[in-house]
Amino acid sequence: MTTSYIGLGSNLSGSMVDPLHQLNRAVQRLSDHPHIYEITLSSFYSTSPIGPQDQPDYINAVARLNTELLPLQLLDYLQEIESEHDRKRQQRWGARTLDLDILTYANFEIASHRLTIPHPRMEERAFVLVPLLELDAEFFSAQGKSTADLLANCADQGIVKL
Ligand code: A4P
Ligand code: MG
Repeated sequence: MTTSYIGLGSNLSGSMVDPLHQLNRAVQRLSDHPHIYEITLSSFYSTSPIGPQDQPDYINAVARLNTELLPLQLLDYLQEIESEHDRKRQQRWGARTLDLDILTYANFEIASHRLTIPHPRMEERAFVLVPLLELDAEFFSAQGKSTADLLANCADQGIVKL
C-alpha cells in the first residue's frame, strides 16, 4: 500500500456544475475506486491563477490517499475522472474544469514521458503547499526542504481558505 498526494484544481464550470462541486465529485470518484482507500481532503482554497492571468480564480485542494494502484494506473484513473468532467486540453496552464495531478507517490522519483513525480512545479506553488501543510505538517520536499520554507518563497501568491 502506498501513500500518494493528489492536487485538485478547477476554475471553469462544466455541465452546469461549478468548480467546488466538480472537486467534490472528483473526490467521490476517487473513493469509488476499489483500490483507493482512506482519502483525507484538505480545506478548499480560492487562489489567483498562476500562468495566464485572463482566467478566473481557481478552487484548489489536496487529497492524501492510500492505494494499491501503480503510478501509471493511478494517472490513468485521474485522467478518466478529468474526462468525465468535460476536461479539454487547450492552452497550457489555461482555464480548466478539472485538473488532477499526482504530487507525490511514496518517495518515488519518476521522469517518463507521461509522468513526472514529484510534480515538478509543486514546490513553487502556494495552491499546493498550503493545503499540503494542512494535511501533513511534517512534509519535506525531495530535496529535504520543509513546506514552511518553500512557502516563504510564495508570499506574493493570492490564496484564501474557503
Ligand atoms: N504529467 C506528468 N507528470 C504528471 C503528474 N505528476 N500528474 C503529464 C499528472 N499529470 C502528469 O497535463 C499534461 C500531461 O502531464 C498529462 O497528460 C500527463 O501525462 P495536463 O493536465 O493535460 O496539462 P496542464 O495541467 O495544463 O499542464 P501542467 O504542466 O501539468 O500544468 P500544471 O503545472 O498542473 O498547472 N493556478 C492556480 N491558482 N491553480 C491551479 O490549479 N493550475 C495550473 C496548471 C496553472 N495555474 C494554476 C493552476
Ligand atoms: Mg495537470
